[in-house]
Amino acid sequence: MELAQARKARITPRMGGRILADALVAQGIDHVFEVPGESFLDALDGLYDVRQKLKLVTCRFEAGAVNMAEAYGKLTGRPAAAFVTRGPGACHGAIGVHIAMQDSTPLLLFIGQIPHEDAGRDAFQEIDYRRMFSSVAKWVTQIDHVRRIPEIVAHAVDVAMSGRPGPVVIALSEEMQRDMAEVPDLPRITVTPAHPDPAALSQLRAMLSRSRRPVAVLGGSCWTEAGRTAIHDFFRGNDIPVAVGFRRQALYDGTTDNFAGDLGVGSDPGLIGKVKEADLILAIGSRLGDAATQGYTLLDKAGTVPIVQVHPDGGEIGRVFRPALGIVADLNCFAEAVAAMEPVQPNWTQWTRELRSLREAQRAVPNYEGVLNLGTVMHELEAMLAPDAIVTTDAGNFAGWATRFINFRDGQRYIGPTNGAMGYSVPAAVGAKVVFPDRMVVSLVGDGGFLMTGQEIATAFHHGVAPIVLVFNNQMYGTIRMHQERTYPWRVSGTALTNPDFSKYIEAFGGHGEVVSETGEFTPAFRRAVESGRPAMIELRVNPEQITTRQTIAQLRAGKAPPKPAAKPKRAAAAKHPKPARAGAGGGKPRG
Ligand SMILES: Cc1ncc(C[n+]2csc(CCOP(=O)(O)OP(=O)(O)O)c2C)c(N)n1
Ligand SMILES: [Mg+2]
Repeated sequence: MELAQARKARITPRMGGRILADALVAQGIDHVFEVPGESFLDALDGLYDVRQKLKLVTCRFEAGAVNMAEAYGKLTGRPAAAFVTRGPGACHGAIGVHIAMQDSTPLLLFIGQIPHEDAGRDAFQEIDYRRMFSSVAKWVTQIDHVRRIPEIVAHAVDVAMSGRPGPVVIALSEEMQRDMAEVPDLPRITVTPAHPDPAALSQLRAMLSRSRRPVAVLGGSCWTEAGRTAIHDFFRGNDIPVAVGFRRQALYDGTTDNFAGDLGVGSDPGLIGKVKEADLILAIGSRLGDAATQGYTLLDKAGTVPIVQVHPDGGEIGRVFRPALGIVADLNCFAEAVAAMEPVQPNWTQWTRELRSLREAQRAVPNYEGVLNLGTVMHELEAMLAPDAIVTTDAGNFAGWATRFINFRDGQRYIGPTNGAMGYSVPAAVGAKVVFPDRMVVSLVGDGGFLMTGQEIATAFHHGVAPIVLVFNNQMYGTIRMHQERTYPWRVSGTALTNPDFSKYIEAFGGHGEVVSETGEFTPAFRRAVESGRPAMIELRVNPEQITTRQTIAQLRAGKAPPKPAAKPKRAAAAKHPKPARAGAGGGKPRG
């Protein structure tokens, strides 16, 4: 009754911008990340009216704004909205849409559109967003009629969150934002999540009881705390070794004695070997994508090794690897159902311990050359991370230090772009800290990635939050240099960098800067950064020679002669390009 009255009361004439703001609130959106444009002045004005219910986070770059919204989606399982202007704003923001698509993250991106009457004239900043985003968004639409705002916003949220979550792009035609209409807000709906079929669960149990060497590959998005606990209970109860997918590290508590490590870029070759020996693969939430399957080489496509694949979207099941059993289910519901299942008497206890000991061997820190041992630094960081810390990462070889040496624990989160986008980590950390100001937030980023979007640290100052950024400075685009040395040894081309003084950079904003050149300096520097209470940056002066956690540049070059200095390439020889290397630490094809 009350609701009906409230709805009735709402039906007074409102301007499009206000209807949009109210529609966002009605659909449970509580954060908007934006860079303003004159193309959505009316929407901005509408947001002013709902500022008590919806936090508006003003950013410095559209890639930063959309990355922050994406990080919100990763951390909460619900979409945030990003608002960007037409043309250039949409182009800058596009990277976040691609991340959300490949990482299965719910996200809404609103773009101010040009006036209707100029459509199709190649008008100032005009883009047809349906064409532009058709292959990177889950759904692209445009609101042309003010009366349809509540319907389209409600549907956009449903689409972003249903099945395989993803990004929805909504262009807002300019005059529509100013039109008046009398339309009601629409309520949020509750859709019962897809529960797993009990018969499929019995089949899964039967397959498990026949197995001698099972391995779980855990991935996917929108896990709840309850879902994570339940899947943990299931794996522990059955003592199944668990490998996490690419950049899904914190889905499983690394300290448990059935955690076997991560499958992604630069993974442990020992783990990869073991997965190839498995007699049953339980892919829970994982799409068994490119990175996790080492360039689609890890598993057997013909299905001689049975795979059970559980995913909320049937269209993702068996996309490359054909499973013996596919289960369409909400991951959290699936987890609760299998946690309640009678455990199987494991036939594989020894096997699980073998996988675990491989992980432990990986975590032991070798005697790296040089005075800054990043393995030890990561162990020290692990010890100082708050129990509910959020760690964000970028793309780059530096990320291998965290995945190899840190065991994330329950309650902690580790998020990064599974699509390998540089420039994610700092905005993601700023966004995370705005949303969770009481949690410790640490950004891990390379010197290359930092100078892509590191200026978003200004947003942290603007909103009064203090993330801590660890910049791994090796003075190069190290990942590409690694591929270069494998494929074109000794020929360094386009991968070296010249950097600013990072601690002065953060100090110029009023933040706390530290430089760490030796292992022993890290812990006190990190503690000072935490205690400063200000946005902080710690520059780690990395030995550039140690190009991955497993290899040095000298090892990559070993046995390959340096090129003769002045020899001009002959025409015939120039045509013979070497093929890109496929193997290396972690195997797979080159991935940036
Ligand atoms: C937006 C974007 N541009 C380019 C690349 C290709 N790429 C992948 S890793 C990498 C180098 C990263 O350098 P840095 O951030 O310094 O980390 P490092 O590899 O040196 O540890 C590049 C250029 C990418 N993945 N994303
Ligand atoms: Mg670098």
